[in-house]
Amino acid sequence: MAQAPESLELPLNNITDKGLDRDCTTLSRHVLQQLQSFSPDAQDLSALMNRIALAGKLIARRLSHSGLMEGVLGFTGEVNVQGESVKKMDVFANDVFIAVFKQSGLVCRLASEEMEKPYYIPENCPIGRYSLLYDPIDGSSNTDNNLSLGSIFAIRQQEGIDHGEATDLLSSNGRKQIAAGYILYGPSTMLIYTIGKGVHSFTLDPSLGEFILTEENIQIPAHGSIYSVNEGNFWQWDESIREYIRYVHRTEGYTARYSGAMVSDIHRILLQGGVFLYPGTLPNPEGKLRLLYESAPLAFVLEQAGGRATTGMVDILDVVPKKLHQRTPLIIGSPKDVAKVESFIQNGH
Ligand code: AHM
Ligand code: MG
Repeated sequence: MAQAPESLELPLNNITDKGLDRDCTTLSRHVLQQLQSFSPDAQDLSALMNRIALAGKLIARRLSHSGLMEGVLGFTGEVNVQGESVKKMDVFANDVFIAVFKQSGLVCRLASEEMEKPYYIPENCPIGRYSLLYDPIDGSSNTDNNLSLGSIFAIRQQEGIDHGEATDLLSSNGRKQIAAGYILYGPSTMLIYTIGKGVHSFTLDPSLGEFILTEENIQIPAHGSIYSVNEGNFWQWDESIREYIRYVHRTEGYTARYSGAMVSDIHRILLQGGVFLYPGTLPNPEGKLRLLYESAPLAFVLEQAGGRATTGMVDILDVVPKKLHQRTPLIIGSPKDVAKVESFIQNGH
């Protein structure tokens, strides 16, 4: 094995400087550390995460100037495949993820909330083995008010030959995700990810332009005081959900938090414990949230942190979608709190 010449060895105090080592723990290095390998697969995953980080930086930069620039805020006048009014930031953030994966040789297909069909990057397809599923802007209604927003992502390996319909995405469940996470645009920009080896958070250091490790192996508390749900939908829920909310109201020790951006609500729950719910409603029995690029990635993260995510009947990661933009009810958070909601849904108490 080659040895460094003596003159190139760092002085001992630098090698043991934990602060410096931490400052150098960037996302791409962390992925390689987690995998304990420099194999082609490990290099790919590291490069994928690096590009997602670049997308996060580009979106964060635009958001931080949004009140100062023309043409950033407000609606485009279009309605997306979900029937929702599209904001200019939705379009920008959607395009950012496409742009960062061009010429990457990594991602052949991207599927997002903003596009009816998957987007193919032809130059990547001969060798690109991965698919990116993403919600470019989570919590769109917060965009024009300078409130927290998020991006959600998941990476899957492409399986079989795709004739343009991405059918392999519709024959597998969330356990096929090889990486998932979210970017939180709050007072600081954070990136939280898992590759199935725990959950780790990074904070963007704007002076370096790098995401630097903040916390490794985050564990969600088994129970927490927060319940996070849009109670404006109370009379549109099933009676079992109403009963759960009545239970919370009459039980000491619960407190409500709901920001309009689930990335930020679920991030709080990841750190402090509790439960986030978006149940089905009378007009939308499957709820609002999309399985492939909202619920499943967040379920992967929360499960890796010791939490749970369910539709109320089935674990989110076990649901096999029938269509790309399939919606699903979502109950996610601390294991004891998720179990409590589940018991109301399944047993009525
Ligand atoms: P979006 O991706 O279009 O912003 O929708 C997802 C968001 C979640 O972040 C949030 O929890 C929920 O929709 C809010 O919806 P509602 O206003 O119905 O409570
Ligand atoms: Mg969304």
